[in-house]
Amino acid sequence: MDMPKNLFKQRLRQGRWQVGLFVGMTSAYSMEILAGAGFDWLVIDAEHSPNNPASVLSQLQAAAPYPAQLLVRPMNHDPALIKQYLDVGAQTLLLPLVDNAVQAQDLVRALRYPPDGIRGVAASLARAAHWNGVKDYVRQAKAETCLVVQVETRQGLENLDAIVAVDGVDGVFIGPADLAASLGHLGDAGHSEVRAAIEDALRRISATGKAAGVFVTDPALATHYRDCGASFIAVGGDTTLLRNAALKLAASFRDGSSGSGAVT
Ligand code: 3PY
Ligand code: MG
Repeated sequence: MDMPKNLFKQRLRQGRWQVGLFVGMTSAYSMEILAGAGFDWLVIDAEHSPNNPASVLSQLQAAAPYPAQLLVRPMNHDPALIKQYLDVGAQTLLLPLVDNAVQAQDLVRALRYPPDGIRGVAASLARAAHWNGVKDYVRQAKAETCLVVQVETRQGLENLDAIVAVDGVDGVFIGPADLAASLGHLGDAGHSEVRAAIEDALRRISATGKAAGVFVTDPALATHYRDCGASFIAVGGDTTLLRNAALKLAASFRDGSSGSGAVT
C-alpha cells in the first residue's frame, strides 16, 4: 500500500487555516463522533489525560475513516515513548514544554530514523508501516512525519527564535495556560501581559515562514490571533464540551424550567 499522506503537515506548509480540538476522553467511541464533526485536526492528549500507546492506538483506529487529521501529545520528550506513538500510527506529534533549541533538536532526532535521528527501526511491528505493507516506509517516514513544539514558558519565549529555526520543527504552538503560569499569572491566561506575549510570539513565528498555532476559545480573539499570524488553532476540548452540555441540560430541567434537550 501507499504511504499515508500527512494532510495536516501539507496544510501547515501551505499556511492553510486549520481548526482543532483537544481530546482527553481516552475513548475510541467518542473519538469516532469527534473525528466526523468538522474539525481539521484533533489532538489526543497524553500529557494531562490518562492515555497511553494502547489507548492512543484504538483512538487512531476509530478516527481513521474520517476527515480529521490526528495529532498526539505525549507526556514528555522521552524518545522511547515517541517511538511507540509513531509506530502505532501517529504522524504528527505535539510536544509540550519545549524551552530551548537543544530540546527541539533532540525531538527532531527522536522522530527520525538514522542517519538523521535515533528512532528505532521495526517496520514489521509498526501499524504506521502497515506491518511492512507500506512500500519503503522507513525511507518515506521523514516526509510524512510532522513535529509541532509547544512554547509555553518564559524561557521558551526567550529562546523562541532559536527554537523556530531548528530544521525539522514544522510548527510552534503556544500554550496560554502554562505560559500564564510561567509569567506569574497562574490561572489567568487572559492577562494583558500573557496576551501581549502570545501576539508577539505568533508574529515572530509566522515571520519566519513556519506555522504558528495557539489555543483560543473566543472567536473574536481567534480572528485577532489569525491577524497576528496564527494558522492553526485549538478551540476547546472534548471534556469541556461534555461537561458544559451536561451542566446546561441538567440545569434546564430544574427550578420550574421546562428543559430543552430532547432525549430520544
Ligand atoms: C496550555 O495552554 O498550556 C496548553 O498546553 C494547551 O493550550
Ligand atoms: Mg501546556
